[in-house]
Amino acid sequence: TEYTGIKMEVVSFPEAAEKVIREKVGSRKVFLVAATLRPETMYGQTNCFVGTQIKYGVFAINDQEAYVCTHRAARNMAFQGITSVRGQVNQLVEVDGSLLVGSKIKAPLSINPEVYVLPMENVLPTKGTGVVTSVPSDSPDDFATLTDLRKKPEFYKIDPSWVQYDPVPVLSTPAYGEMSAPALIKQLKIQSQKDTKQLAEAKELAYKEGFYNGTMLVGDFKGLPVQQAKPRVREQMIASGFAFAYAEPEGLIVSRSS
Ligand code: ZZB
Repeated sequence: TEYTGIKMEVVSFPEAAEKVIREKVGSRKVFLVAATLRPETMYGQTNCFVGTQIKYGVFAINDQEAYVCTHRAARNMAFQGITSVRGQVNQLVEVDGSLLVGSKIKAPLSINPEVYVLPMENVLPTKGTGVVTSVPSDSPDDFATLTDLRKKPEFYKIDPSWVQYDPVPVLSTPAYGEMSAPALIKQLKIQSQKDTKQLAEAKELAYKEGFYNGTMLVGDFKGLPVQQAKPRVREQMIASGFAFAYAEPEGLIVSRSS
């Protein structure tokens, strides 16, 4: 699978994470790195998700930058020309996902330039980087999770201000209008992020309709079909240093949600 790695620079960590991480990274800038198949939706990022049970590492990519992701992803990156030394994985510190919740990060291209890191139950440690950027307008999983978090912030141990950003229309489709995810959540009667079977179906429908019939509503490629905008947004983000190509060897994917 050919993902786009989205670099979300950390603006601030919560105190407990700051203590563990800052002294280990030196002068490096720290980024959470999310793997996405939908670079054209990055305008609509409202937050980022991590798994609270997942162990992440902070990895030195070179002298200037450190990436937060799973060890597995860092290892893959080391063999794809992303790190300064081929094959070398340099973990500076390990951190529990729960400690990252509440971090403030920059979301490149997003209409909301700074967003928060939030907990999601269905993040797979075996896919992508283990960090998921959230586009609730076009990802049913993201919309369902954001809705859960807004309903019960105390239960999820989050500050209500971290879920303040509403879904933003990014592309329009004949079947689902300006926001596919909320439309599909309603249509398939999905109650929460726990409805994983229906969510997998909603994801498939949103992917297909967005890709084949979607038209961009925002950004430099406004008015273009999604099929044409997708590679262009990706190239633009890579050229400006906000993203990189990240591939995942198919055989090593242990589990997929779809
Ligand atoms: C932003 C985005 C916007 C995404 C969208 C989807 C959609 P797939 O097809 O199963 O490979 N993702 C990435 N890593 C993980 C993970 N470790 N655990 C759970 N989810 C993960 O799924 C790839 C997509 O799943 C990625 O693309 C990411 O969310 C999420 F509008 O990034 B996406 C209809 C989907 N729309």
